[in-house]
Amino acid sequence: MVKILHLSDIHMGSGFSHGRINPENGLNTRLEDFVNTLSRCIDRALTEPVDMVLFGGDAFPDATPPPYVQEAFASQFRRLVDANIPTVLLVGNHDQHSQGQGGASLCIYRTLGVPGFVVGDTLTTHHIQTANGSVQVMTLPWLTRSTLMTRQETEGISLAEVNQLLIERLRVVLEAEIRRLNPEIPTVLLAHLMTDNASFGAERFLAVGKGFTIPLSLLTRPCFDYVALGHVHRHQNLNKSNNPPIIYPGSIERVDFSEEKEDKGYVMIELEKGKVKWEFCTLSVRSFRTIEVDVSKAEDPQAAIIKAIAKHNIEDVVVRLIYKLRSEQLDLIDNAELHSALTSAHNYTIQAELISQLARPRIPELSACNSIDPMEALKTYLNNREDLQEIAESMLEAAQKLLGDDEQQWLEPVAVEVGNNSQDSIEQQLRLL
Ligand SMILES: [Mn+2]
Repeated sequence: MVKILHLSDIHMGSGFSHGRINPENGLNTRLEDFVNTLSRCIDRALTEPVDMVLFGGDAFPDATPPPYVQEAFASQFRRLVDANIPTVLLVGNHDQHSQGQGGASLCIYRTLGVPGFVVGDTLTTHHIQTANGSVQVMTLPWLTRSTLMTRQETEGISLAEVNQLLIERLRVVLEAEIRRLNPEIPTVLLAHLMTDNASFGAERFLAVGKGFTIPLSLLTRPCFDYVALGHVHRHQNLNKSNNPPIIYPGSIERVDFSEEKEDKGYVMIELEKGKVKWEFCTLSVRSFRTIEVDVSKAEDPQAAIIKAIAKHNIEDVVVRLIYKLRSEQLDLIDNAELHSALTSAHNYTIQAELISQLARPRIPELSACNSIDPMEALKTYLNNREDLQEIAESMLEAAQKLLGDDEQQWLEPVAVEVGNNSQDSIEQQLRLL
């Protein structure tokens, strides 16, 4: 039996706005949090000890982290080298520089020939000898259109057709790789991807557009004993039949408030050919708390806000206070008192939202639908706003352009247009994943 620790989405160096500077060493406390949490994963790997560690991708917020962040990451993984624990580092979307053209941050481990370390930046199978037998680890890094297709091939066809073509290409390549597997040896697929049925907290991502999603059926294959995923920050098993388990361990630390309510952790696996046991192990990480209160009807809005804060234990917690009030109540708010009520928090933000006295009724056509095409939504909205008629046309035009651009960027990874800064905006939108 081979024991494996599977973790993913470390994103070390992100979320600094939720921390503060530690006066002892000048470091952002959120970096310290991430390092401590990663070190607890490595502690577990060493104390078990496990026979192998699988990292599912997204080491840093981008491919060029500052050297001190790289060092913090490396000094934790170095402990696995010292303990002779084979480790596979998979390349996620955040690890690729300019969508792969500029290389991946993790490839340095291969260049340096770090003993026992394997970097998964291509679809290939690694035969890894562990202390308790060999394992086949097939790596599938984050794919972009340009990985599998040329620009000519995609010209003039729709986004949906491009995605379909990509899936077909991937199916063929994966099939060829699967045929080369030794059926006697336990096999893991380690992949950084979005599946078509994953659920994730960042709802706004859903609104951004259709990315390159992989049908779950492509992964649900008897040749794999365990499918180790990375990308989605919420832990989940996508295959309830568990045959094979298809697991996102999720991120190890909360990257932002969209992960406020999620458990964080890693997965421990016991692997044999045709038999696998897995367990999600939670990590105790720093709490995030949203305190939202509507004081627009309160006689004493200040007291109502203070009371809302007092309901929570905010000691060492990352807090965001959101209160809603009417504009004439503004003078009743004592900001200094709010700040002092929040000082025990690790870090906090205060956000006041004004409630309009002349709240417009909801547009029924819009509230009726859960999902609506953004252009249709905008048209409906504009039809209901006489005051905007004059600029309605140009607003629609601008919106069309924005949406078109967005699609274009998604379709045109920088592999084809090197140095295209617009990719950054996509990265911003996908920052979470
Ligand atoms: Mn990712």
